[in-house]
Amino acid sequence: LVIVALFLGLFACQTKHVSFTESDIQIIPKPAEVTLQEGGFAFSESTQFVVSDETQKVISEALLAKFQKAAGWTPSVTNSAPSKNYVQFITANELAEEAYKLEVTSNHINISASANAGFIYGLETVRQLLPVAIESPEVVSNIDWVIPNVLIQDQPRFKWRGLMLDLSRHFFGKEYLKKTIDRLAMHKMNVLHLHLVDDQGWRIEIKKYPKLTEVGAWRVDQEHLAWNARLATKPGEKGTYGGFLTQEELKELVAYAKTKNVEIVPEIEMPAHVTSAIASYPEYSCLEKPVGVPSGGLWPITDIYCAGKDSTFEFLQDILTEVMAIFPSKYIHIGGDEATKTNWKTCPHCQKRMKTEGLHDVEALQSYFVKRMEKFINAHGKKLIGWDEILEGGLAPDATVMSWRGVKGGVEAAKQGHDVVMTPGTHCYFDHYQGPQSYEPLAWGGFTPLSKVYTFDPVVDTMTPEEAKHVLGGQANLWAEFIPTEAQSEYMIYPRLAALSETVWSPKELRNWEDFSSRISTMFKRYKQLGINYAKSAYLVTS
Ligand code: TNX
Repeated sequence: LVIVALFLGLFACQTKHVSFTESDIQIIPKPAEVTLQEGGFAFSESTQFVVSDETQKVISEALLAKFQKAAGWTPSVTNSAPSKNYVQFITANELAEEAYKLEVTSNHINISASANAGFIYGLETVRQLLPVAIESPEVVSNIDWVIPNVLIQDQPRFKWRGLMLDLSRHFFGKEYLKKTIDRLAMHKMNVLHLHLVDDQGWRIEIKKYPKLTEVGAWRVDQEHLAWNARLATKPGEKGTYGGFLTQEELKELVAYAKTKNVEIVPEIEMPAHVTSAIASYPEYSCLEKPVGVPSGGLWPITDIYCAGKDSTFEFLQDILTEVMAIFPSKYIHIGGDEATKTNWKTCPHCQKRMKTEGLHDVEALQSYFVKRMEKFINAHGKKLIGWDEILEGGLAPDATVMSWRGVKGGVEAAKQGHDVVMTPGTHCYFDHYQGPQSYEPLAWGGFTPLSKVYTFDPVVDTMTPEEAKHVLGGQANLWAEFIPTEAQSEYMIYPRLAALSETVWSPKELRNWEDFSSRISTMFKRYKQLGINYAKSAYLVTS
């Protein structure tokens, strides 16, 4: 009798939780094709991860570490497949660059891909098939670490799936950026665009120009509520609020991001939004007048780089030389937005430049500025990307346009045969409110609830198929004027990043708000376990 009871007990234990339904698959962004099969795969201490190189080992480690924390044990890593209970990476050259095929059977799991990106995303999918408890920082008992048997074939709709963080208006350091990289990968996003320069702070160490961070990285400590106060440090004086990333830290971030298939695209603003630089080196502005680092808007800011002096270009080229040595990214973002060109109209250097170059207005002078920088960037094997104002006065020959003032600039650039990343304020500005205003922390304005982000499409209906091919993808932008803390930054990013991820990853025909709304509640549980301060208000507004 005892033997029979033991046998029955064992049998019950083995069959526990192996019956799954479609609703157990709650992956965001939704995979292209999912076929659910009978049964499931149970992870245990004796599960082995079969890797064929060091990179696959590094890629596996993130999930292995989760088992260690949440289950209290770690599957092992090996080089050759045993007969059962393993997770294997298989190179499949026929798959597209970021695509993966995931086959889960009761015996084993195969993840096929042609490159590391696919292995990374295959494992992220496994993670989301696991119980939410896998995200727990402490051991959770009585969990069966079983995932449904499935066949998933998945690949992204767009190759640029980005998030921009503004490190200038408020400074966020290396640890927060690492966490953000992890979370981008969880949502299968692959670009982290760092806005490293703006009026209110210079955030990247440049060895040749140390004052950029000695002076330009610091402003008067103040509440973010005083955004419109005309407050600035005294010229040359070091403020008390700020910070910057050293080149070492940035290199570390770049290397870390690579293990998560995230490319860091640096943005070095020019010719405007650069008071922090002019406060450090006034000689590169038209007026050459000492100024302080402003804490707030002081809008409009007319003090910008001088486009007449060759020394300005040398200064910027020196900076970009150091930037390009840190970031392997193919793209260098040069900003280009909102340049109030009043000073260029009276500056003798700028006037002379316009005359010798045959430029009829200051828009043409900005175009000259951008084209000159593009030549330099191209000569270093990189591509220039800038905000849609770079269209004005004529686009540089090889420039990629980031369309933020709606989609108009992007549509125009694609018409001209240029590549485009769509980031329209209407759908992609995460500095906007997302729920009832009375419920929300102070924000810049605007209203972009979760449901609206979900309706974003980087391709515009009026585009021809040829133009649509120029759309590299989409990106969310988080401007940080009103975002003083990491907790608030998280609040603005999540869950809207989940909605955005689906608009840039999943096939368009699978877009379904009802279905997304049910999957997002599982994501909320993951966020909670991960300690992410996601917006609870986002869900209060659905249209
Ligand atoms: C415009 S969007 C800006 C930023 C501000 C943002 C506030 C863009 C290219 N420039 O400098 O932070 O509006 O939403």
